[in-house]
Amino acid sequence: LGSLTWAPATATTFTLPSPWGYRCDADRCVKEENTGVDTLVTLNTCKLTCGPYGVLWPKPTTATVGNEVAEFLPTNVTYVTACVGEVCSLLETAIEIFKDNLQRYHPDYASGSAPWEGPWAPDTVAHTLHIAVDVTGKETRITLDTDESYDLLVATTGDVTSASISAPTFFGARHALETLSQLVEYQENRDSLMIVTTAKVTDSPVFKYRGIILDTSRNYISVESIKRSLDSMAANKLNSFHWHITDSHSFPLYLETLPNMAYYGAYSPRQVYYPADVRHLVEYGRVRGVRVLPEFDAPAHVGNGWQWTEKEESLGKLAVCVNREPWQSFCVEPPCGQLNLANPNMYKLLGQIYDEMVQLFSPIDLFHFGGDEVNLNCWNTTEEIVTWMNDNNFGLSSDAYYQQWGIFQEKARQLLTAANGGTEVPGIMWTSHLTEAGHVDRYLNNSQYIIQIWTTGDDPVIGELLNKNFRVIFSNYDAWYLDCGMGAWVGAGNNWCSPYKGWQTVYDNSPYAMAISQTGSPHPDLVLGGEAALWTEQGDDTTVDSKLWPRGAALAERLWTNPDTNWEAAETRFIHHRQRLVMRGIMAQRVQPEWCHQNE
Ligand code: CP6
Repeated sequence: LGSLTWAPATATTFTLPSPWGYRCDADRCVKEENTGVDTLVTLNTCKLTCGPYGVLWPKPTTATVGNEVAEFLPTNVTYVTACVGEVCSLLETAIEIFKDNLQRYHPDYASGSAPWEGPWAPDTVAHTLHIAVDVTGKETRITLDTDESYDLLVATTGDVTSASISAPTFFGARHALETLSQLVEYQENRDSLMIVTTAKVTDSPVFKYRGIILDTSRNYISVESIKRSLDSMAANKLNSFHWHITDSHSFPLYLETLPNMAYYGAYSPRQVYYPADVRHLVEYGRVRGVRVLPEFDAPAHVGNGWQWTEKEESLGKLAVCVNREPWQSFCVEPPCGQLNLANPNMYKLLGQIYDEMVQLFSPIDLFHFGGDEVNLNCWNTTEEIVTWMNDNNFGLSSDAYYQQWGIFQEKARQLLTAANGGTEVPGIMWTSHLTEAGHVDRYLNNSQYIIQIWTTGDDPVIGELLNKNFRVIFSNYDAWYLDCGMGAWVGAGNNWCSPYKGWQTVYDNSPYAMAISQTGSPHPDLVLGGEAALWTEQGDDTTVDSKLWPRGAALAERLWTNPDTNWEAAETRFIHHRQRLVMRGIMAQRVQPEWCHQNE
């Protein structure tokens, strides 16, 4: 057995010669045997400089990337900023994050060693990267009015590569730093970094709203995983993290004024988001250009967490049919639960929940009301509600119930406005019976609501809403549900992942195409953008990265660039970008064998 002891080499073998080199030929990196002629470069050098956009992702509006590189180390980065007020400290933070991201290009970064200080640093690298950032605006949080555009100019003289960034807002400048980081790669044969010596980028997003939904109720997702998701969103210039915090399954949000919600509703005391966690995530997102947008789904999709009110005489039962499933269709996902319209104390608690959420996520520019998948069979099989409907002469027709739901929504909206100190905030609502023709005019006002459409691109509701001047966000489940869309149906014995949506499906789904197919016009003023959804019936910390990424990156290019080409034209850059996400610590799923990366 002793003879099986194998001694690994103690020295790192960066100088190990490779028989292979690369050459850029018609925008592709061609692998060739290295016969000693030095026209060949390393794989990363070739990827970085080959093709009009190098390996930038999402593709900028316009870019020219040079074909020469300079060697440097992340310890040799300097910067100056021109800015006002709090924008200056935001920029400093963003530059520190940028420098950390440069370190992450080192293959040993994940091991926790400090490669730039250790024996790996090459002997002579005097080259400096100097960043000059100029931001005119004062905005310190992202809104639907934020101008995210930027200009980036990279030029090299002697031992200095200068990156000049100018942007109207911090958020544009932060995007420029992401682009700049994509002009850098690890240099395998030298154990250093290289940067493209010349580049010119002028860039702005096509869609204002570029998001990811994460459900933390069906399964708890750790704060660390949410932070990784925000890191990756920032790397992809996505700007909205829609946090579906609660649902019928669990209530993991700790509210200081209503601690019983999490006490009764969390899966365990560890699986809770405490106020400090929420504030940390909101700030973590803000400095990365990501709005952390809370959803409190109501009046359906509630349940666990509400049980305690029944024990309080002054409150009574505020959620009904909790953990039941008295119907076979639609609300097929156990457990159910809906708010009790017959008990006015419900509004008292709803107001308290909004008060505290608005404080935790402050300042908010958008709020998500949920509003999806109300099942009338929950309300009309609950004696207390049926009695209340009759006592008030509302009747028991479907229309009567929808009307009460409409009244609930109006009250919810007023409670939110009150929670926000009297200032109205646009509310997002999922498509539902309330957003259908015949109901939507009666119950929802197009200046107060943005509608998130989760049904497919051929749903006539798209045309109905656009023609009524509602702003919309697309999340069609046939392309942008990253959990496969059918997670809910597992209990019913259906095949939950058929078909799996590959990055190609995600990439090729176009909001404007859906608007055009239903109305003949792209409606750029109303179509705010889109969101991919990760419902977590079948996911937790172990799968969140690989379900979100790299498919979320495909979404990002669709929403930032909206290219008129399909996924085939993006594949080479996409494969390289996925590698980059991995270097940043994201467990992004492989999409091709490494062979494809080396040979395209
Ligand atoms: N949870 C919540 C869900 C879904 C929705 N809301 C959902 C619906 C249909 C499919 C997948 C998920 N699991 N709260 C709808 C917006 Cl196919």
